[in-house]
Amino acid sequence: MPQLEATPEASSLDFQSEIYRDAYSRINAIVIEGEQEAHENYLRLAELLPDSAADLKSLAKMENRHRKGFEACGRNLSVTPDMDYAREFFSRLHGNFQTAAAEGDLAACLVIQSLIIECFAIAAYNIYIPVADDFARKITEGVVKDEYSHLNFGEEWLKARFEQMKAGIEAANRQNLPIVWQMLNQVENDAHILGMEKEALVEDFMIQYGEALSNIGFNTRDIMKMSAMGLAA
Ligand code: PL3
Ligand code: FE2
Ligand code: FE2
Repeated sequence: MPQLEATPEASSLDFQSEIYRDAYSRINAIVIEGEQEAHENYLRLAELLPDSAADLKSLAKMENRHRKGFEACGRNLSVTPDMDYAREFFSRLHGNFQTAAAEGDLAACLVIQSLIIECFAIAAYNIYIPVADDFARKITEGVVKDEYSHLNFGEEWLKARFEQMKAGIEAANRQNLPIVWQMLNQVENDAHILGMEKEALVEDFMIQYGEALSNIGFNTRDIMKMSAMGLAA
């Protein structure tokens, strides 16, 4: 196999093959679980932030729709999502969100859900769209638009309280960003089978996450340090 393999065109992927459907059973489950946890996390945030409860409940509703959309993508390929695998995949971020919520650590809750998870989702969906089957592409195009608005919620909230939240954001970044890079390593092979390359996912994630940190108020030096945290070249 050549070292630098071109990303396959969607037209060269066999969506019905055993190998594609096997990889899809895990990636599809990850996305379904991610949307379900996002739904729960925004409901939890609505309790913690009563002033933004209406907005947060509307985000939670969108996440529920996203989950249903991706469940339909799996059904369309006659794939059964491996939900046990996906719950395990998210367990560390899930645990950290629960702990942060219990401690009332809003900076950490928003960093985990609205910055890290949403940027991960945006990167994954952007890279998936050109190589998706027709049905899944239409669903994913609709979903990714919403995810930008979820990222924006976190950016605006943290930006408005930047000085007060800065240390908490940095601590949450230090604790959780290395986990994302490990999650990416864990999906690398399955993503490749779906036509998605790890390098492209990392690149898109870095762009979204760096822009988000910049919008919140971090300077270039901070952003460089923060966004490479735990990233082993
Ligand atoms: C938040 O709204 C949704 C959270 C979902 C997180 C998804 C992360 C996906 C990482 C797996 C990479 C391949 C994605 C393939 C796209 C169907
Ligand atoms: Fe979503
Ligand atoms: Fe979202």
